[in-house]
Amino acid sequence: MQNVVHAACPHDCPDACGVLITVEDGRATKIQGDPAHPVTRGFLCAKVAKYLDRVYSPERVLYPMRRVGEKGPTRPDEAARPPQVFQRISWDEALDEIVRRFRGISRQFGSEAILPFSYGGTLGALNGSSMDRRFFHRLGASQLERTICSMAGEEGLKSVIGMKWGTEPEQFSHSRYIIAWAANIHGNNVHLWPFIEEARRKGAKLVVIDPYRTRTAACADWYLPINPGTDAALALGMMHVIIGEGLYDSDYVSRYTVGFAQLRDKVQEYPPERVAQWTGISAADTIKLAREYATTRPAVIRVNYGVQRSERGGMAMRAITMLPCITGSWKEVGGGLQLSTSGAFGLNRAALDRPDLMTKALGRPARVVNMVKLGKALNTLENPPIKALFAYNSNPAAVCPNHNEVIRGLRRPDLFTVVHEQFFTDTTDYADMVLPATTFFEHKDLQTAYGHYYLQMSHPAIAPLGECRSNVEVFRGLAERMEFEEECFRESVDQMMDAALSAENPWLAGIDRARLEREGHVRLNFENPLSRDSSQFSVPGSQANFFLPFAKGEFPTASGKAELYNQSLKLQGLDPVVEFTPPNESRHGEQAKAFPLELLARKADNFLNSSFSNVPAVQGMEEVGLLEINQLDARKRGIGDGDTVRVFNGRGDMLLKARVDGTVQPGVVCARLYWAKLSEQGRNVNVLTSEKLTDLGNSATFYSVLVEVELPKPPS
Ligand SMILES: Nc1nc2c(c(=O)[nH]1)N[C@H]1C(S)=C(S)[C@@H](COP(=O)(O)OP(=O)(O)OC[C@H]3O[C@@H](n4cnc5c(=O)[nH]c(N)nc54)[C@H](O)[C@@H]3O)O[C@H]1N2
Ligand SMILES: Nc1nc2c(c(=O)[nH]1)N[C@H]1C(S)=C(S)[C@@H](COP(=O)(O)OP(=O)(O)OC[C@H]3O[C@@H](n4cnc5c(=O)[nH]c(N)nc54)[C@H](O)[C@@H]3O)O[C@H]1N2
Ligand code: SF4
Ligand SMILES: [Mo]
Repeated sequence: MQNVVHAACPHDCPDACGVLITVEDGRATKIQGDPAHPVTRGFLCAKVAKYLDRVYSPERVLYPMRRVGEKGPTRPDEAARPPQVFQRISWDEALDEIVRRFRGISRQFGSEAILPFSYGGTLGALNGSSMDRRFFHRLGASQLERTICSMAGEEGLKSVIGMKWGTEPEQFSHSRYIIAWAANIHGNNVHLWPFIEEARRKGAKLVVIDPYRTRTAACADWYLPINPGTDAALALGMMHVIIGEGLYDSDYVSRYTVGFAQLRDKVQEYPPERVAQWTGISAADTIKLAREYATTRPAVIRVNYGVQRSERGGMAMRAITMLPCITGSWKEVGGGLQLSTSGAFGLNRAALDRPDLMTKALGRPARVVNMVKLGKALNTLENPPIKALFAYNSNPAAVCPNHNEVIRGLRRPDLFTVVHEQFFTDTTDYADMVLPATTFFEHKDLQTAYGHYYLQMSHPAIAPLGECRSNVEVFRGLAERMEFEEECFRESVDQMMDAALSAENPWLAGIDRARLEREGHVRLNFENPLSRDSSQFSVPGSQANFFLPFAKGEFPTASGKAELYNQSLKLQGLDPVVEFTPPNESRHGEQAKAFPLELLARKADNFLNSSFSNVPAVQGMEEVGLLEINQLDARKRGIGDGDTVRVFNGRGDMLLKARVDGTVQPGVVCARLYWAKLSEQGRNVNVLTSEKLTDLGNSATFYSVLVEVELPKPPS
């Protein structure tokens, strides 16, 4: 028997593709993009196109396992072959042991000695966050501050426009001027590309601002390699020109913004000549960019999270967000800006996560531990120390900064570590117990997106492999054994979806589970007359309805306007307007004397953070172990293309292969993320990154890292 099942890709990617899975006699035999999805339009990225290899990999975790060997690194497929490292146990044994250990730890140290650790393994609305949160809230475990990815950008964006809303991807085909600002579109957001190509066929210009010559930069009309961490300076320089030359939309500014006078004063300090010293972009180019951006209509900015992984990433995002607010390009179809669209979905998160259960356990909110500082937390936290770590939806031993510190913590013999996973990752190398997790082929979920406005139903295509269980079912099982009596622990997946959709969000009106099950994907209901009346706009001669969130202002901020002056920033001790200071860990800082090169510890185009880096079919598409370096910097150090080099700073070192091919400017080097155990040394680029947090949002600073590079000394 053959049937085709509608699913949605839940990986941490803005595109949230509509997926069709063909199933024959209970086995998935084909995966393809759903051609009916209006944004992702029937194609998948190269890595998910190979997903059958991932689902049916012989290296999947299929049964609960208890450690029998020492904690420590294994070769990539070693742990998958019991009983060398792990011994198979039953689910009953596994859950009983976890509950026994959690109870013991809670009694001795208090429940906050238990730390959940999760991030973007699946962004499914339920399996990403629901039963797990209920469980840990009710348990009184420490709360994890989940800011490793996007919070600096989110805070910077919201400090101006109030919500994570942005230009629909469909509108990019109507743009005449497109800036990809720290946006690796071919690598990380490939479904936007056809819309950009459509616009270019009609004459649009594509500008890329990125210190790394991505594939997107290589095919841009104009590529501006910017020095890392200097975007706020560029945006301020652009505003200096736009305001100074009267190219802003004075009507839009006066109706819908606050603080323009203060901004006008502020940008005086950033003439293009001064800005050029930081950005490496000439004054003439800054002027040209500002003029073209302000006068070519409609103009849109696709800004992505690369801009906010630097020490002052929040301010950088704030500065960039001001641009469409002063040019008024929010008024136009194909104008505005997109960082994220996720704020529009507005599911009933409180019903899913039940933060109220924390009070039941502790009588107060539990303490908060920042995930970026996992290493520090494991090694130094007191009152209570962390005695148990439960990792799921994440591979912290690969993705967290300051890897050496993280590993030192994970090695602690007194730390009880449980990892719920699909594969034997870098993190399972330190697990006392590994639990088998389903993939999206094997469980049902509701899928939002952060790069478009379609909500989707993801149906399970096949039965769970082996004894795999979804996140929802694992935490349901644990809650039952803990004898948590609340009804919410017995809710079915369908009941949880209904609760999620029960939010008071006018854009969810008319969207219920039955409809999603029938239609697969549904666009948010921007037509609802109860929602903001200005949110609709029709182009003369076009049938399409477009979502223009700020065409008539109505910014969801404290003042109801775009906040070019923001009082709450002032209360945090930050510039309430906007400012630029170069990152400490950059060529302008003290440490540059010892470590003169700025490292971009980037993602790989064909992996997804550390995911997929273990799948052979995907490995073939991506060369690992490279250090990209400019010819000038290589020559200075006697390094040739293909040489093994040692990359180091005060936190760690690793051997990589030099690649001198013009992807980076002098002063900048680049290495990519993958499983640490794929390298001979068992290290990845995070041995070099730091736990330092951003100016806003307590985010990670993966792109503010200084290193030095040398030819390794011959053994003496
Ligand atoms: N193929 C693939 N797709 C992915 C991911 C992946 O690992 N691989 N990861 C997913 C995740 S978790 C996320 S959060 C999104 C993120 O996707 P993006 O937001 O696109 O994030 P990054 O890849 O971190 O950075 C984007 C670009 O910013 C550039 N950049 C770095 N520093 C600076 C700077 O200071 N200024 C400027 N202007 N540019 C800078 C980088 O070189 C990079 O090309 O992508 C998702 N999609
Ligand atoms: N150097 C450097 N480090 C980075 C970044 C960078 O650009 N450079 N990017 C950062 C960013 S933006 C992010 S978002 C983080 C991402 O950090 P993570 O969210 O940890 O990302 P992944 O490496 O994809 O690991 C996710 C893991 O979840 C597992 N998984 C998938 N689905 C499920 C499921 O349903 N249940 C369970 N239990 N497990 C599942 C996968 O097998 C995978 O091992 O990494 C950060 N780290
Ligand atoms: S990873 Fe992104 S581009 Fe690839 S299938 Fe999933 S949602 Fe689509
Ligand atoms: Mo991310």
